[in-house]
Amino acid sequence: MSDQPLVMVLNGPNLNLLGSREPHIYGHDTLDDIAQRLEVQAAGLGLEVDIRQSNHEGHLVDWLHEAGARGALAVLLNAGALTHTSIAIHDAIKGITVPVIEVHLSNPHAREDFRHTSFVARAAKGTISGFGARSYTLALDAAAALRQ
Ligand code: CA2
Repeated sequence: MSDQPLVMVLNGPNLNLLGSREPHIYGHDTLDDIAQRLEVQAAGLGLEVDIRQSNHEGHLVDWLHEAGARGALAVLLNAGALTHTSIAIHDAIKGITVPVIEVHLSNPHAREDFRHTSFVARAAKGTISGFGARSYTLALDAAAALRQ
């Protein structure tokens, strides 16, 4: 248990496959590579990060509630394809006071039409997308700036 501000980094369906396929869209980094980078960055910023991935919508809903209960400074959320479909995740974000920063590796607006709707964006503090793995490190900097 640390007394540093907590940032939860939540990743949704199929992001466990990062680095294995479609590198032209998502890059070559695995989720573990991204997690290691965030751990180092967080240490430098004086933050604690708790990084998770699930292929199940309900886990993401539960973890958003947990972020609220733990009084997290922020959540970085890449909900994967659930971004475009999940009202449950939208409602969970609305149900907590913790700011949620939407993160995407790719720029969904430059891709298929079905990726142009984000139920996460409607509830999020802001969105960082299109910078590959760097979207996560940019988002962690944005989370750190939320400290007062
Ligand atoms: O760009 C992003 O970060 C996305 O959230 C990634 C999701 C996609 O459905 C969103 O529209 C945008 C997909 C994550 C799946 O990643 C894979 C990685 C390698 C192989 C297959 C899937």
